[in-house]
Amino acid sequence: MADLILHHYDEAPFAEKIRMVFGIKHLNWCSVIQPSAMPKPDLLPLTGGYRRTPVFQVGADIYCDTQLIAEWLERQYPSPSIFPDGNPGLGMALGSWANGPYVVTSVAIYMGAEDPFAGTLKLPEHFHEDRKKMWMKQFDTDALGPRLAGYRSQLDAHTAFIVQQLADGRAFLLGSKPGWVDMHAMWDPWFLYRFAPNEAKRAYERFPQIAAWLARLAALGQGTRIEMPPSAALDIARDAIPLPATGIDPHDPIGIAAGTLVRISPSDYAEANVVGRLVGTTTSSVTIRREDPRVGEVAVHFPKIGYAVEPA
Ligand SMILES: N[C@@H](CCC(=O)N[C@@H](CS)C(=O)NCC(=O)O)C(=O)O
Repeated sequence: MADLILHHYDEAPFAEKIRMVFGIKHLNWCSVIQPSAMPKPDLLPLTGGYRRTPVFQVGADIYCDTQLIAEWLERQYPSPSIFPDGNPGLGMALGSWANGPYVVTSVAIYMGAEDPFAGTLKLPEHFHEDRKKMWMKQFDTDALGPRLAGYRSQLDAHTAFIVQQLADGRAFLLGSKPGWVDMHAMWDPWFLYRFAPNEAKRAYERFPQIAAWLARLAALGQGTRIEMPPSAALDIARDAIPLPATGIDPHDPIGIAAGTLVRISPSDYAEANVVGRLVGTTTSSVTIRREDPRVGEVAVHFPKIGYAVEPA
């Protein structure tokens, strides 16, 4: 099996989801640290413009979005499963809650908080400006102040789901074993404890079971991490050949023929124009091939949910 390469930075909670999956599955992986804000000159040659974190790479195949990465890892390394209760459909569907209303709530609180850099994180000076532009579609950062109370009470309603699950003393949300559902739900507390500790205190201090559950997740470890310079990952992509094209799934109503030049973009935030030839779809994913002067031909894979595909 070729190297598993994760493009990420340590402060990224979406990347933490995948690092935890590496831990559950005891995997060896290569860590390529990318900037936490634009520009990202060593990432975009691989993705064609998709700037979010994490991005997963195996040779010349590039996988965008945690939902797709988790699906890939589960297929390649089924045991231990990230769906320990045998409900993969529910575990994946919950991603639409996590990546949508749940995550947005704590991000809005962070962006609107008076001292958004209250944590001890190393973030570039322009981080806040970068995120302001990126989240523009979801909320107006400058107008968040008066709405913070509303977001805080929304967050508490989400937190109540976690508290309910842990109420009988179980170790993880689905029982004795950790899984993708825990990764979805840990996002907001993990993020707020680091990025806005006072907000985390307000939201979680009265629920000690949340900190205890996060500690259990942290204790799972993150597999074996080996640092790799970005240039080495780019060289690996350049020297590899993408997986064979699968063609359009026969049941796919997408209505775009294989070989068509298409544009793919996240439909929630951080819009991008990733352009390439459509070479395959499955029920859950779409794949394009594109050329880049640094890495040659690469295949870029996206999940269908949350991404718009249209002829370029
Ligand atoms: N739906 C995406 C969301 C990824 C995402 O928003 N990640 C954040 C970091 S945790 C991000 O990309 N921030 C901007 C950046 O890293 O450039 C996923 O599940 O991978």
